[in-house]
Amino acid sequence: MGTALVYHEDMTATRLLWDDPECEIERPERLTAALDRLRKCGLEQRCLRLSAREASEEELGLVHSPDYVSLVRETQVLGKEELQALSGQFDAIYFHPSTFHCARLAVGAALQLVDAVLTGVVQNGLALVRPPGHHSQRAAANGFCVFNNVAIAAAHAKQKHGLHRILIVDWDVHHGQGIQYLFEDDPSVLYFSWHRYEHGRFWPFLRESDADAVGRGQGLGFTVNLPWNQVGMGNADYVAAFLHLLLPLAFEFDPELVLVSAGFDSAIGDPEGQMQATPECFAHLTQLLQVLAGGRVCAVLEGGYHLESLAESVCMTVRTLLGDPAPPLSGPMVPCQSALESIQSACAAQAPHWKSLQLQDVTPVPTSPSTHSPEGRPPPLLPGGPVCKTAASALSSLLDQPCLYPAPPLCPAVALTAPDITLVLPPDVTQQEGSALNEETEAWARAHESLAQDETLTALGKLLYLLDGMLDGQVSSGIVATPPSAAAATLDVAIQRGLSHGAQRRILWLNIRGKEAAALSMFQVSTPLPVVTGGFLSCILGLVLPLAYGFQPDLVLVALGPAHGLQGPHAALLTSMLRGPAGGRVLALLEEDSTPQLAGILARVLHGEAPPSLGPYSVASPEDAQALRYLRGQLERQWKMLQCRPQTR
Ligand code: X5A
Ligand code: ZN
Repeated sequence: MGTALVYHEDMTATRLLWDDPECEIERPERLTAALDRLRKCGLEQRCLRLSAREASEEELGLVHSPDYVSLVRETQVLGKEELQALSGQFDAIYFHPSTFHCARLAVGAALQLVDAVLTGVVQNGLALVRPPGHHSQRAAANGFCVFNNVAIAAAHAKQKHGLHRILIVDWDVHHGQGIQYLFEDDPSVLYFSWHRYEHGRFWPFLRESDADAVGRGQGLGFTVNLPWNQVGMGNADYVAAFLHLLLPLAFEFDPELVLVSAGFDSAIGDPEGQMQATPECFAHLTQLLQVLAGGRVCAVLEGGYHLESLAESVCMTVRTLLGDPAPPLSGPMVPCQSALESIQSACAAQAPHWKSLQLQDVTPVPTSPSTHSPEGRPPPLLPGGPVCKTAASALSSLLDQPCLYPAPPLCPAVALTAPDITLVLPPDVTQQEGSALNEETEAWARAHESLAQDETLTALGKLLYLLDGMLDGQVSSGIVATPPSAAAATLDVAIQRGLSHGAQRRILWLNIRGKEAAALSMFQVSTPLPVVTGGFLSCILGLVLPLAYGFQPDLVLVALGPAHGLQGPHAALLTSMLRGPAGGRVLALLEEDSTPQLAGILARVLHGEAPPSLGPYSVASPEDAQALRYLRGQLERQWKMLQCRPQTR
C-alpha cells in the first residue's frame, strides 16, 4: 500500500494584497517550493497523486458555525479595502477573493487523504495545502488559518468512518489553539502540540498553551501541551519529547488514526520558530509515528516559512511515509536543560491521567516562574534573549546541499540457510542467494570452533555477503537465519566484521536470546529487563531507543534466539523502531528454529511497513519499573538521551 500526495494548484491563488509584515510570510511559493522539490527528488512520482476537491459546507459545519462559514463565503465578492477591513477584525489574518475556494480545497484535501487511508487505498499520505488550519476556531479565523483542516478531518473520521480514537500530533512551532479548543472535552481525540512559548511571551500569547492545560471534563488528559521556553530547540530535544512524552501516551491511547498538523516552521532557518531541528529530524518524527495505528498517518501542511527548509523537510516526511529509512541525525544528541524542564513539567501535568507516565519519577522540578500576570501578557522578549543552544552548524551548509537522493530506495535482503523455510515477502525484498568467498568465510570460521561444520560455513558465507551489502549500501537491511549451534559465534563474527569494515565503526548489538552468547563476546551489554511482560514498551521507549539515538550506530545487530521470549508484534516493533537511529541498517539474526512467520514479519517492517499492533497497553510490574529506573540512573550521565528531567545542580 502506498502513499498519497494530495494537492491542487488553485491553492496557490490566495495571497496578501496589502502591506502587512506579520502576514507576508504566508505566500504561494510555499506550496510551489515544496512541490518542485518533491518532483526533483523523484518523490512525487512515487506517490499516488490525488487532486484536491472542495469541502462541502456541511463538512465545514462539522467544526465551524454557519454564520462564520457565511462570512468567509461572502469575502469572495469583496474589494481590496473591504477585505483588509475584515481581515483586521481577526488576529494575523488576510483574506483574498480566492480565500473561500482555497480554504475549501485545503479542507477537502485533508478529507480525501483521510478517506483514502481509511478505505485502504493507501497506507498514509501528505496533503499540501494553503491556507493552513490549526489556529482557526469555531467562529474565527486566526494566524493565517481560515478553516481548521485537521480538526475537520478528525471530526469526519469519527462521523463518517466511526473511529473512536484519533491522535493529532501538531509539530508546527505554534500552538494550534484552534484544535485544542475544538476537542478540549473530547476523549476520542488526543491532541499533542509542542510550541514556542517563552513563558507566554510568544504568539498567540495564551495562558492555555502551557503544560498545565490538559483538557476538561471527559477530555481530561487528552490535551497535551509541550511549551518550549527557549528558542534553538534541536534534533535531540524533539526526539526526546517523542520518546519520553508523546509516544508513551500514544501507545497507551492506541489510536486508530494519526493526523499530523505538519508545520515546518519548527525546522532550522524558519524566521517564526527560530529552532534548530534539521530536515532529517522530520523523517525521524514521521518514522516514530508510523509504528502507531497500523501505520495510518495523514500529514497535513500547516506553517513553514523558510522555503528551502520547508521544501527539504517536506521531502523528508514524504520519503519516510514511502518507507525509506531516515537519514542519520546530525549534531550531538544531548537535549538542553530548558527542553528537559519542559518535558518534565508536561509529564508531571499528564501523569495523573496516564499509566504509562506513572513509571517515571514525575515530581515537579522548580522551573522559572510563569511570567503570566492576571493583568495580561508578559512583556515581549527582546532579541538576544535566552537561546537553548547556539547553532553548531551553519544553516547554509545544511540547506545548500543539492537533493541527495533521486536514487531508488534501498530494500532489505533476506538470507536463509535452511531451504525448507518458505517466506512470504514483499515484492522488492530480495531473497539473497550470494555468499562470501570461501577463503574469507573459512578465515573467519577458523577463529571459532563452532563454525567448522559445513552447514554453519554456508550460513556464515551468507551472513558475510549480506553484511557487506549493507555496509556498502547495496541493501538497506537484512535478516539471516543461522543454525542454533553457531548462533553465538556467528554474532561475534558479524560484530567483528562490522567493526573492521571501512569507515563503519559504531555497532549497536541487541542480544535477546538468553545468556550464552553474551558470555562469548567481548562486546557484551546486558540488562535484566523484561521483554515479555508489560515493561516492554517502557524498556524500548525509555531505554533502548534513547541509548540508540544517543549512540547513533552505523549498524544495529538484533539477535533473536529461540529463548528470546518476544512475540511477533513485539519483535517487529523493536526491529522497526531501531531502523531510526541506524539509518535503516538493521541486521536481524534469527536462529533457524525460530518460526518462518517471524522472518516474514521482520522482512516487512525492515521494508518500511508498519508493525502490527501490540494490543491493549500493559503497564510494567513494579519490579520491572524499578529495574528500568535503576539502569537509567546508572547510564544517564553518559547517555543524555535517557534523561527526561533536568539535572539538579
Ligand atoms: C500556521 C501558522 C502562524 C501565525 C503567526 C502569526 N501560523 N504571528 O504557522
Ligand atoms: Zn506555525
